[in-house]
Amino acid sequence: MTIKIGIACYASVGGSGIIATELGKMLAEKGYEIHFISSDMPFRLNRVYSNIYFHEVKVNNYPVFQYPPYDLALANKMAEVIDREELDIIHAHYAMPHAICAILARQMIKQNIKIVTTLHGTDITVLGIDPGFKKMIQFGIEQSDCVTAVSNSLKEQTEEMLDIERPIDVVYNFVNEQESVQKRNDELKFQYGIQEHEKVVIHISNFRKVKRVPDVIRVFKQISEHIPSKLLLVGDGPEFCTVNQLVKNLKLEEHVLFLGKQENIFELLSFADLKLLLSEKESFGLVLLEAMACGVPCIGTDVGGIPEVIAHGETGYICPVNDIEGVSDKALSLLSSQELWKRFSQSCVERVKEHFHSNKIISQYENIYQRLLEDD
Ligand code: GMT
Repeated sequence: MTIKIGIACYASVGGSGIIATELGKMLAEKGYEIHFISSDMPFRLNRVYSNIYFHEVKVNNYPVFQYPPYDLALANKMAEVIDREELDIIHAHYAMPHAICAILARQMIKQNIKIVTTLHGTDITVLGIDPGFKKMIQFGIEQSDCVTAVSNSLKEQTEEMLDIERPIDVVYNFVNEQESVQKRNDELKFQYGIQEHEKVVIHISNFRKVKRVPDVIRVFKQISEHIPSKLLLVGDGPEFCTVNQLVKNLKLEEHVLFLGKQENIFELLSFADLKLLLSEKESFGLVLLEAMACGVPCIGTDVGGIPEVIAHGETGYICPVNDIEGVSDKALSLLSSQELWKRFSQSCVERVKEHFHSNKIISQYENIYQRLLEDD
């Protein structure tokens, strides 16, 4: 019998939505029936699958509402889809509001649907400690039938910050190998006006304060003083103007390319030489995995799940937050030795295959689904 899974996620660009979408696509390829429930079509759902359905959550903006009640509309849509499509499982990505809405939907339809909640990071490390949300997030975690976290660090933080005693399974993030690119695309590099001998440093994020993008600029300043190089900044967000100003102040305009939001980051990674992620909070760092899958070594900070992704001294380096000198030294040594870079690049691809291969991660989720359905 076909297992039917509803996936609730954020549809916009962001790691949690990407993982939810790629998971849905891969499960569909394995014969599951997948129902995405979201405000918009998930952005990486880039082709038609006969067994993937999309249910759009629409909010009635009745004038009496001070704020549009998205969460209630989502819970209602979930209940409607569970009932009509006879779903077996709802997999909520991000505790708030997806897990809480799933619990509410289950109560509405009085059906024994199983709820799996995957914690992605900021739902715990930012919202989970906000007194305005804490009790609700604890409730969502306690009432789910299974809870997973994307790193050991996030599991430990959840247990400590939210006093959670129930078991939490760690299931790492993964990349869709069919989409990652290991062949260098120097043609695209030249189209961006970057010369063959120039090294390409890349940063991809949503430009929120936690990402510390100004640190990336300061590190790049030091790199560019010693090695001909360009910095690609991919993404957009609240810190964009501050970063733009810093680039001007440091007279780096000629060397920094602001690319804004991009859908196919694998193509950009295919000609990058180094990925920097210098965040002060990061439960996993999916962009690191995406870079590593393309053979791009990474330097990250020693926070959250980053040290679980980058193998220090093998696939890149781990440095303390705000250690501009340390990151710059490591970057310079990596970019100036072709032999060292090649070794790291090769190790990146191998590490992704060994620890984060989609086959391995998808079967971990499948085992969870089986376990819950057998509990009935
Ligand atoms: O990094 C963000 O701000 C976006 C956020 C999201 O919800 O998509 O990312 C979180 O989930 C990703 C997928 O599991 C993780 O790779 C990111 O590390 C995590 N972000 C933070 O913990 C800050």
